[in-house]
Amino acid sequence: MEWIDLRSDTVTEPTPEMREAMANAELGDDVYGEDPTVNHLQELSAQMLGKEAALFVPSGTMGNLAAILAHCARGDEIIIGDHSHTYLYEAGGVSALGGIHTFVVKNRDDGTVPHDEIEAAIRSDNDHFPITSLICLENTHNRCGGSVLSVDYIQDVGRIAEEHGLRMHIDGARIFNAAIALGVSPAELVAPAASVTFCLSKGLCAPAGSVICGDEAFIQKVHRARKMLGGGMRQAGVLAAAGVVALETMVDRLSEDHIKARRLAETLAALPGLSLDYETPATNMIFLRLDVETPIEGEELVRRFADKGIKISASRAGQIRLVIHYWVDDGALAQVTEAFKELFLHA
Ligand code: TLP
Repeated sequence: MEWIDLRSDTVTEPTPEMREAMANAELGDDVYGEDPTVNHLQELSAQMLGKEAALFVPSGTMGNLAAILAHCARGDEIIIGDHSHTYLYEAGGVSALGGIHTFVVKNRDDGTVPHDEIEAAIRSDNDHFPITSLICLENTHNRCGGSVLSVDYIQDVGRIAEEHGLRMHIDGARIFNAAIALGVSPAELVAPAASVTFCLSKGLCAPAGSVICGDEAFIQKVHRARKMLGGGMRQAGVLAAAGVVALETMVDRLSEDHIKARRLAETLAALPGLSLDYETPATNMIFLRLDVETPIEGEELVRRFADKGIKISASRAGQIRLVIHYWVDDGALAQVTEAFKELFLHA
C-alpha cells in the first residue's frame, strides 16, 4: 500500500535530486574538517542564517543539546517554555548530560512567553540560586500549533537577554517555515540570537541532519560538544549533499505546504465532532481536537485511518496532529479529506 503519512514532516524521504547529489558527493573525513561537501553545507548555512559559522550535526536533538552545552556550565540555568521540544521531547538531555537546570515558563498558545515572565525568571546574584545563562525559544513552535514567533517578539527577548548579560538560543528546527510564513529572511529572524539550530530533515526533505549556527568562538565550543556526544561523523558529505540540495531547492516551496495545511484545516474544522485546537495553521501543522461527545477516541482513530492507508498521530487526550509536507500532493489531500468525511459525517 502507498501510505499517506501525516504523522510528521520528519517522515519525508529525499527527492531524486538529493539522491543523485548523495551518490556523487565529494567526500573526506569530517572529523579532520576535510569533507568538502560538509564544509560547503556549513558555509551555506551560516550565510543563510546570517551567522559567522555553522556546524553539521546528526539531529535536531543533538543540535539543541550541543548548543546548550556550549553556552552553559554545569549548574547554570536556562529559561525555557513548558511546551518546547527541548523541554518535552529531548529525553531531558540538558539536565541528564549537561547538569543544567531548567527554569520552566509557560508558553502561550502562540508559542511566546510574556516578556515580564521571562524577566521574572532571571535569577539575581545570590549563592542560593543557579546562574541564569540562556533563554531558549522555539520557532516555529511545534506544540503550539506550528505557530510563528515574530521578528519584533524575538528582538524584544533579545533585548532582555542583552540587558541581563544572557544569551539566546533558538530551536529553529523549522525556522525556514517561520521565515517563509512571515515573508522575512531567516537571517533577520534569528539576528538577536547567539545561536540557532535548524533541521534539514523535516519539511526540507533531507534524510538526516541539522545545523547549528553562531559566531566562530561558539561554534568551536560546539565542535567539542558534538565530539563528546558522539556526533563527529566521518564521510558525512553523503548526508550533507542532500542538505545542500535542501537549502537550494526546498525552502521557497514550503509556502505550498502552508497553503495546503490551511485549506485542509478549514475543511476538517467544518466537520461535526472536530474543531481546530489553535487558530488557522500559520505553517504546515494542523492540530485538531475531538469533541468530547465524539464516540471515537484517539487510538481507535489512528487504527481506522491506517485501514484507509493514512498515518496520523492522535493522543489519548483527543488531540490529532496532521503535518503537511512535500510528499503530500493534492490527490493525497483529497483522499485525506474523504477519509475524514467518511468517519465524521457518518460517526
Ligand atoms: N520533532 C518531532 C518529534 O520529536 C516530536 C516531530 O515529529 O515534530 N525541535 C523541534 C521543534 C522538533 O519538532 C524536533 C522534532 C526536534 C527539535 C528534534 O529533531 P530530531 O528529530 O532531528 O532530533
